[in-house]
Formats: sequence, structure tokens, C-alpha cells
Amino acid sequence: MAGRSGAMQMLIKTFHKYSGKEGDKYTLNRGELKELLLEELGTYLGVNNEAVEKVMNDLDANNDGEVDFTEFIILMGALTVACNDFFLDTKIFIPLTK
Ligand SMILES: [Ca+2]
Ligand SMILES: [Ca+2]
Repeated sequence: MAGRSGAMQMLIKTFHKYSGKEGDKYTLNRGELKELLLEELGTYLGVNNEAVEKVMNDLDANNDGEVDFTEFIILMGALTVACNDFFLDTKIFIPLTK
């Protein structure tokens, strides 16, 4: 269980590291979201302006122009699934029993 709460803390910390930079402390505006994506995920996902725009539009469920923590968690969930698929595809996890 320690692993899971550690991961949650990481998400919360990461979110607040960027959400507190401008405007509302508890939501990410477009600029903050872009910074978060570029700095935290850019190297993995090849984040560009177009991708940020798409993520923003997809995530902003209530259309207030900001991404709140609930909306952010949905992104992280989707990315986790995507990464899991990616790792399964690339067969990085080699079965231990053979
Ligand atoms: Ca903010
Ligand atoms: Ca929103």
C-alpha cells in the first residue's frame, strides 16, 4: 500500500508545483498545464503546442479554461493506461518464469 500512497502524493505534489504559479492556486491554466506536461512528461510523450491544446480541451470537462485536480487525475489515469499498453507492446517486462 505504501507504493500506492506514494504515487498519489507524487501526483498531488506535481499538480500543486505548477497549479500555484499563476491565478487560482488550485487549478492549472493553459500555461501551467503546458509547463507541467513539458517538464514532467515532455521527454516521454513528445509534447508540443498542439498536444497541449488537445489535452486542455479534452480535460477541461466543465469548460472553465482551467484544469482542476479531478480533471488532472483523469489525464494521469489515461496516461497510465497508455504507458502500460506501451510497455506491454515493447515487451520490456520479461516474464521471470520460463
Ligand atoms: Ca494556477
Ligand atoms: Ca475545468
